[in-house]
Amino acid sequence: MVIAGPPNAGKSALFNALLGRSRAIVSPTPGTTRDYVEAELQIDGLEVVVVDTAGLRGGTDDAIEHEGIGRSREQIAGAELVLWLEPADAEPTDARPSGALRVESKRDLGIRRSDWHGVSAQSGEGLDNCARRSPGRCGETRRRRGSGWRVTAIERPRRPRR
Ligand SMILES: Nc1nc2c(ncn2[C@@H]2O[C@H](COP(=O)(O)OP(=O)(O)OP(=O)(O)O)[C@@H](O)[C@H]2O)c(=O)[nH]1
Ligand SMILES: [Mg+2]
Repeated sequence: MVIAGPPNAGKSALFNALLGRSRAIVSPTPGTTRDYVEAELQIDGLEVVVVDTAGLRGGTDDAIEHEGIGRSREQIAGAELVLWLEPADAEPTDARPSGALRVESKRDLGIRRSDWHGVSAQSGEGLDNCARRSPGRCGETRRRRGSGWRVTAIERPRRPRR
């Protein structure tokens, strides 16, 4: 499960909040995360690799950030599930990769994308539903009446043995 989005969206803060520990650096400086950071997370008994990535933006002239963004794109391309974060205090982008799940972060600051799954690393809102096991299904979302998007994780259907 890859956490992606523009710089400063709160990706690393969400990553830490899901893990319950301060694994990745969080700071108000856009472009803080360069190397992606991986950790294992138990989701309802299923082991899931969660990846925090460098924020995507065009036009950076910082060679290291540019390299980080290339690695983010590789992670996104190879992921079973991508959470695309945009924060409630910024205008919507059109950069969401196709198939990525819409997650609005920093919901403690307000609501801008009311049909997106809302989370706040600060208040804890939405974290419970952010990653849940859904047996037999692989990285899909289901619409649940009254509760917005539920992001379900992440189990490859088992291949039959020959
Ligand atoms: N109010 C509020 N602020 C948050 C929340 N999550 C993160 N922030 C703040 O937003 C800023 C950026 O957070 P990060 O988690 O570092 O953002 P990021 O998306 O990892 O940024 P890059 O690594 O630069 O791409 C920091 O100042 C955080 O304290 C949240 O849920 N609510
Ligand atoms: Mg970060």
